[in-house]
Amino acid sequence: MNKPVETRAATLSGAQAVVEMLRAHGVEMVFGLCGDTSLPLYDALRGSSLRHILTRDERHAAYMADGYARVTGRVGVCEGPSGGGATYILPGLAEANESSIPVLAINTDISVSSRGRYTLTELDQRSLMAPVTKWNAVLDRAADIPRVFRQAFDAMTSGRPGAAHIALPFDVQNAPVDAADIWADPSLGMYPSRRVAPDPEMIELAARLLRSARKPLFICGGGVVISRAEAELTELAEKLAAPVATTISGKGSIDERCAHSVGVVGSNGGTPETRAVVDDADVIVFVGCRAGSVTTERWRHPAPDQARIIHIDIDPAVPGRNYKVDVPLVADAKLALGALSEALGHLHRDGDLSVVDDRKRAKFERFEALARSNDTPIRPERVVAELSRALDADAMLVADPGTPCPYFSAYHVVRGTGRRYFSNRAHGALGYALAGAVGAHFGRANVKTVAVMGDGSFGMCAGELETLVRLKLPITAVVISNATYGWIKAGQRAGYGQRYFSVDFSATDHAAVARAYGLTSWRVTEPKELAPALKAALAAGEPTLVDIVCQPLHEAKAPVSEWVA
Ligand SMILES: Cc1ncc(C[n+]2csc(CCOP(=O)(O)OP(=O)(O)O)c2C)c(N)n1
Repeated sequence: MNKPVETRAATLSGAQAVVEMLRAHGVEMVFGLCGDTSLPLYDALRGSSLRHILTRDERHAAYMADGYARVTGRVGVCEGPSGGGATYILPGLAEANESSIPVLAINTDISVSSRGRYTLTELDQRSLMAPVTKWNAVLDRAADIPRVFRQAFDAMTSGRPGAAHIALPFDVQNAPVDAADIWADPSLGMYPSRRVAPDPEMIELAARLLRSARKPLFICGGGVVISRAEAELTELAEKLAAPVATTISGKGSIDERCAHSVGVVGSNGGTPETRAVVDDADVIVFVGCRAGSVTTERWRHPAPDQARIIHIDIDPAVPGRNYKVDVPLVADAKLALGALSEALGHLHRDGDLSVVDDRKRAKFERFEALARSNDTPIRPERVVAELSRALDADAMLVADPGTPCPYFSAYHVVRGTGRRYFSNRAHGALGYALAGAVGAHFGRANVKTVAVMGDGSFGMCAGELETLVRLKLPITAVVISNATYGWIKAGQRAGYGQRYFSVDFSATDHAAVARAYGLTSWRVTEPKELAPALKAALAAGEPTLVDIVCQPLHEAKAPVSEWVA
């Protein structure tokens, strides 16, 4: 009598196996959008404990998984159907992968048995996803599901974290999988999952160099926050009395209120004052930072032979790529900084941080003078100042490119350490912040999450306002409205003799659009209306949007070095 039941228990459908492999890796939530080829997967998800967040665009499903991963330290998972579902999910994978964020995307696919027959939505997902992922696979047989998912989680969370993609054909979802194969190492659902220790000889060399430094400086990238190395960094900076600068993604490496913190350096969010600190250093320690074009202002700050360089990175390809490196330290940032601190023992170097203090004061005096302005259209400085003031220290701010990224990177002081601010800095695609904020909210539901976007970005993400309303997410969206692709217009002003071309669009009442979706919203044109509107929007406990008519970037004093004469 019981025999058929036992047989069923020994096998799962491919779709059920996928769900169980996600659960075995500790996944609790999947962001995605339905499709014909996903019907078996949806049936399996329906009967499972996984929470599914329906999105209005696969791009945003991937951005949500990315935001979730950034704030939780766990793998973010998204899914979509074949064909358009794959091409639409791709941008989120590209961003996550280059930003070293583990995002797993599953696109369902046409049946293996239908390949090569002009089947609707047929696409070579393996070739499509290879350049934008760390690891990807197309499943041909259900029996491979457990192994392929174990490999994907291992690849995403060990070494340099990154994105993975799995194509899951329709017939593979329906074929049987042996239940005994469903097992996983749940530690691979978190990152970094396999910390790599530094070479002790290299630690000795680095310690010697730091002991002899007159003006050491740390430049920290996203790797410090990813590795959760903030405490080790602060301890080391204190021993060396060294300033600590960060990239945009490195914001959160150090409490920006402390005496060591320089703030953000580089061409986007850096200022002449922060650049001066870089130019002054004789030993620079890059930590979890690729020393790319933005951070180094195209490898000019620091100048190529200015300083001795210690470069800590988990990726062996990074140290030495852009600067002649004296000590390459290929290791996890937390372990490397901890080992360096230990090697320096009870050192308490005499150092003068008053120069850093002077420079910060000069930067913020200039900023605050503009932030007090009652000019209309409202100055971006005023928006940053009012929003920063209105937010709790633990609030999560997600910034899109355009006005938000440089301004908030430069002037929004992160109070505390860890991920409290992020922006999509690998590709800087417009329209990331709203979905990034949704993912961040699900990852850290107990704090207030705010997305700041330009009106160009609004045009690329507005559909997800429905998701905010449907799920009653207490997220506040702030739109910097200037009726232009301002960043590009500013480039035309600075480098092309103000020959403006095809950058302006018409003004939209974004508050009215938001109201139509069901959000409570404000449109602010006067500086004095700003603080009350933000306060009410942040306190509402429901989805809100504040549309702020702002001075366009090409007329503003943006912290973007290329535009400064
Ligand atoms: C998907 C995408 N297309 C084009 C760009 C190039 N780009 C960078 S900034 C920018 C303008 C941003 O305009 P908006 O969002 O209105 O913000 P503003 O600069 O006006 O503050 C553009 C088009 C991009 N980053 N992403």
